[in-house]
Amino acid sequence: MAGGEQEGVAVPSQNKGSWSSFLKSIASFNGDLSSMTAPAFILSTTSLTEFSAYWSEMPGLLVAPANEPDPQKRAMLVLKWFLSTLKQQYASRNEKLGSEKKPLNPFLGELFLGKWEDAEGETQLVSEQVSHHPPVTAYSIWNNKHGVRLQGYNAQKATFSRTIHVKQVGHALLHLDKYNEDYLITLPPLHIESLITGSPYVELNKSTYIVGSNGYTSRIDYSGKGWVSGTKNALSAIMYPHGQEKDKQAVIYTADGTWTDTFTIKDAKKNTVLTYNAKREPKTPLTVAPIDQQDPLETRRAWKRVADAIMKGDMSATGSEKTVIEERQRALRKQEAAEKKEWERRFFSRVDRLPVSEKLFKDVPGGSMDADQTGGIWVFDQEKARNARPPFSALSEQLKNGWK
Ligand code: HC3
Repeated sequence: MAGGEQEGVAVPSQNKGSWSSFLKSIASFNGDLSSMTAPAFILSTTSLTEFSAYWSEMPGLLVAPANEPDPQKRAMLVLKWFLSTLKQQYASRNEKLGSEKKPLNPFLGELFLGKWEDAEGETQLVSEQVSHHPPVTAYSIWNNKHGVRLQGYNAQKATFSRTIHVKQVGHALLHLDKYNEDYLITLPPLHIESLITGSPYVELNKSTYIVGSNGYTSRIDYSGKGWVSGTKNALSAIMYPHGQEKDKQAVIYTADGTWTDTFTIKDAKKNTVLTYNAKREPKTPLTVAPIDQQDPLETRRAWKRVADAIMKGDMSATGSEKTVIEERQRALRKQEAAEKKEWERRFFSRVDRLPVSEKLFKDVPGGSMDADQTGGIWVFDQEKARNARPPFSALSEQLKNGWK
């Protein structure tokens, strides 16, 4: 089922009261999504640290640009890969769960580690909650066989006006070793549709920019049902040489369609280059260590008791198990304050400047790093990763072989 196909499904009668109280409570809501209290039936057992995996569920598409010698085609393949991630990022939960649910709010230091193994070799994932206030998740995804590295971090700022509107802060950076090329990717704002009916789904707003250090930029514009296109999850993209956004003659590729179904990429002569079908593209399953072999900071181990309680629909146990995690976190923060120490992030570090991204941001209209909203700029720290000790069991060997 694609995102939102459940649209119009009424809230089950036993949940109607809690849903309307929830709607009333969020009408005055502004800011931090983690402070939102949602009714039991809309709680997810998945933490936001797991969402980083959505960037690479089709590793073949992520690594494809690394094997394309033509710079324009390479930038187009980066656009294709990015568009292919949208359904995973923003609609896959509707498919699995029937509607968008409220994810678990990660604690500081929470980790999600895994790998995809397929014809492209091993593609590794490290995701870490690097800040709790504001909530910020950082991730690194890399494939040494193809020399492809993606890293990024994100936070969300929410406001309420008829529905929940979310501004994403942070960015992603894709690096292709062979061409020593970087692509800055901005994150689109979004809002929640069908909130009133109790079958929420995500619709994307405004634009994403993908700025390549090879001189090509892609701009993707989003629209939904209430817009001129009238189509749900619609997208329209152009790829052009830097600085020529307004010049229609300069467009090298266009992409049109929907991110939950089909989009087509055409060249400047309007010849179809490729058609992508989001429903048919095969995914590679992510391998995660069995829970008993995970580190206590790993998300599925840390949240297991909460997740079990949610699955059983036991709200009292859900609440008390969440309190156990929250109190442990409070005690840790207290201890750190007393020792004048800061929590040591296991895989990422805060940096003052990230020149590669700053330079590429110059080609994003109105774009900036917004480091003040993400508790700093976060980068994957190879030194930390190399020294990361088991029990990061599934990954310890791969981490030693780190990036390059
Ligand atoms: C807004 C959101 C949490 C944040 C999710 C983000 C932005 C996280 C980073 C990923 O890379 C992309 C992504 C996808 C979906 C975003 C979620 C959709 C809904 C969720 C809200 C906190 C839930 C609102 C509650 C309810 C009941 C309406 O679903």
